[in-house]
Amino acid sequence: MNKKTTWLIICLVVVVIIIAIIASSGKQQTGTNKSSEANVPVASSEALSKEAIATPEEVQQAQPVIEGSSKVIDNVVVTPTGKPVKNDALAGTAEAPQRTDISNPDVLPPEAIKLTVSNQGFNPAQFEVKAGQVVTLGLSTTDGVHTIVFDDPSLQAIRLNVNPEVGRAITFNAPTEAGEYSFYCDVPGHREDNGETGVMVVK
Ligand SMILES: [Cu+2]
Repeated sequence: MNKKTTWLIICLVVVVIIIAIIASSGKQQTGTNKSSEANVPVASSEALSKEAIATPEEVQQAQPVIEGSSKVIDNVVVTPTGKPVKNDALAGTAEAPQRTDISNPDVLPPEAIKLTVSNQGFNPAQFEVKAGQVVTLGLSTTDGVHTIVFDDPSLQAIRLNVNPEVGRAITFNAPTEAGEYSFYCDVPGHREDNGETGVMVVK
């Protein structure tokens, strides 16, 4: 083999390696983009059933999603003592996700689910979340006293009542079980006469 041929082979090998590197990095790029679009952070059912996720000190240092709402640690909504909150607890108790007043829906973070309710019903009447995802749900109204409650007792803690002066919000982990979770306003007559109902779709 003469010198020229040897150099030609080396050059070819280098070119092939460079092409391979470019091709693989291109693939990685597309892969990353795709997964980041689909990847809403979720908490596993294992994490949600843990005794404690964090120490009270860690909870105190964490930033709430909205002032006054329960803190979130590693995608798990926790009580001040660091235990995962219970969505099936009695609403407003220490074990339940904390409800907070909101002066207007603009204080909610961009990823929040913003619902309005009136005598015409909920708007939107359906929203979609991922199983185990941290959900911040905000509710407001312009025409009187309304509520949002879920039919499924496993979501008993997710209960908000609003009037035109005060909206409310709550941060909780979506159920880990996929399905359709119906909700309604439990002011007498509002479900039946006004059709104040809706569905949270958990995927
Ligand atoms: Cu109502």
